[in-house]
Amino acid sequence: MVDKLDGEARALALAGLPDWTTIGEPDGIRRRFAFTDFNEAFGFMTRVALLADKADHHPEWSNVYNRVDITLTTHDAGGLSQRDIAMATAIDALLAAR
Ligand code: HBI
Repeated sequence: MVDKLDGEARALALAGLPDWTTIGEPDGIRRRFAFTDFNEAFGFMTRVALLADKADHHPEWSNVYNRVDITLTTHDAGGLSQRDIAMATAIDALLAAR
């Protein structure tokens, strides 16, 4: 079980993820990614899927052609948790490594 992030710990964690936007329903974070084409977008999704499987933490996401929208929230915690922060950080690192 994992705790929902609140207060100062939450603010501190979010400060490290400037490209992610907080959302209310569900309580979580969202980021939109745009690639040159579907092939690039789907390649990215494949890499995220491998991360998610390894972490046993799964995105809510959608894809339209070159665009990927990812929402991270922790169902077990009923909102944003450290697991979402870790996944967002790992996703950002995938992009930085390209
Ligand atoms: N993914 N986003 C998200 N939130 C969860 O709570 C979650 C998950 N993937 C797997 C998972 N929980 C399992 O660990 C538990 O449901 C057993």
